Amino acid sequence: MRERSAARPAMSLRDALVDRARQMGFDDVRITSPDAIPHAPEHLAAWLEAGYAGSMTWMGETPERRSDPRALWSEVRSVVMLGMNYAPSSDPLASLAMRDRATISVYARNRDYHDVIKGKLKQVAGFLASAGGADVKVFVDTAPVMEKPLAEAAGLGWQGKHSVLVSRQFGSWLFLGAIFTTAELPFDAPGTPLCGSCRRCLTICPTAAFPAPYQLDARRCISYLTIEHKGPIDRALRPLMGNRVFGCDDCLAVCPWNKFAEAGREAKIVAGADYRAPALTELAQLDDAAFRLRFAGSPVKRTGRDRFMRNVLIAIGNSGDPAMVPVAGEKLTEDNPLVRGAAVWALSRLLPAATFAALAPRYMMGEPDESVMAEWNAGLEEGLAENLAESLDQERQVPAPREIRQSAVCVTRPSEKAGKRP
Ligand code: B12
Ligand code: SF4
Ligand code: SF4
Repeated sequence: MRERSAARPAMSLRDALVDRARQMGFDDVRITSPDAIPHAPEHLAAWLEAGYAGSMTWMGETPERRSDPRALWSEVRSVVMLGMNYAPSSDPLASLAMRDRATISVYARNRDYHDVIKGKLKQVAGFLASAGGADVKVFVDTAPVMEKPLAEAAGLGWQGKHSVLVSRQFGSWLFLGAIFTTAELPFDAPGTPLCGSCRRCLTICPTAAFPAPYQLDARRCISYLTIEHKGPIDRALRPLMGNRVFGCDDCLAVCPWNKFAEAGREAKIVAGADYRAPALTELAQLDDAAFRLRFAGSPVKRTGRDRFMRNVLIAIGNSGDPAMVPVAGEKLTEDNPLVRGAAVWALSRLLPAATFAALAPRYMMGEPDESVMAEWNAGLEEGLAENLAESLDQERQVPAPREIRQSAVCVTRPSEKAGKRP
């Protein structure tokens, strides 16, 4: 079925479609056959089998439909894949070094792309339906469709080792959308993989979420942890998250192919200034109503205020800034145990161990939730372990009596120097 390009029976319809899509703000449009991703079923099955989907159980609900457009819609004859450039105009990772600020991933720094792209896709598809007398269905992460392999098959680019589609022209920064149609359109040539020996995206990942090139264990990915994962985040991963409170761009941002990318032109999805590096203290003040107002229309709203607050508190815990203690302390009496638990963790990182231990009984006494109790207990244990390690260190560092007499240096405990718990 992939051989439809030679005759090009509907060339003019194709060109008109491409024109229309470009007018609507799409930066690239290519067409592929519905049978163009024969390896997708086995790759998806292996990914699910390995447990890499974590709690995204919906990924495994209809795998045969997800990995084969014909199983989703038996009448589909062509798959039109569209890309919209959202490349940032400045370094997307710059805010990672600002410990009192939050980093929100580039894709979420404006209106929700699902809304923006779906509206535009519907208009392009409407044109195709009327000009070509065809049936159409549009998807932008709104149905079980594997958009990345389809985009590669259509020639928009190739799946990089981080699994995201990379374009020669736009680097890692393309949103994808799809139009399935009964129209018999000419197909484009598939994308050629151009990663070569590069491994930058794999090595930069802060949580080591790639067990192998092209395979992402979502359970370790900060994007999954901050957006999809509903409960408390694995304690071992929290310190690695830094100040990323919604999504993550590290693997995308380091790709050398980004050097060809020009800043996105669709005003509704290019990064807005007030999303760039908001102060953690500002975000921590948001109650439910203020959160909904602040992030109205943005993907951030999707997590809901409490899950977002969990992420903000983790960033606060990672800030190393004792001035944030009162901000985290206020959250100890929140209604949602998810927020209370994250506040306990943040305090366990910011307070000296003795102060944390003194605070604990007051809150543990009336704590009805097991997961929050577990946070207190883990914080106390870690404090004890740190104390023990430090006293051993100090024993090792204590100089012999003769040396003390000679130098008369006052030994400062390492934790006091760092402003961290003793
Ligand atoms: C589930 C999901 C997630 C999950 C899991 C991501 C993942 N890699 O699967 C989480 C929440 C982690 C996530 C994160 C992000 N996502 Co997301 N996500 C999706 C979604 C809904 C499905 C992806 C999917 O099918 N995964 C299942 C796996 C099995 O498929 P795959 O990733 O294509 O895997 C392929 C490879 O593993 C390959 N393979 C396997 N073994 C081998 C071996 C070899 C040798 C080779 C060559 C290949 C190979 O075969 C698989 C099939 O092709 C799509 C939308 C959609 N409906 O397609 C958006 C989508 C992929 N996400 C998108 C974005 C923007 C992101 C983030 C950048 C957001 C952010 N900044 O935080 C991150 C990127 C993280 C990353 N490195 O992937 C965009 C990507 C656009 C693009 N240019 O590719 C999409 C397409 C949404 C859209 N419409 O624009 N996402
Ligand atoms: S988005 Fe971040 S955490 Fe997820 S795989 Fe990429 S670098 Fe790793
Ligand atoms: S960073 Fe390197 S390995 Fe990763 S997608 Fe880009 S070119 Fe490929």
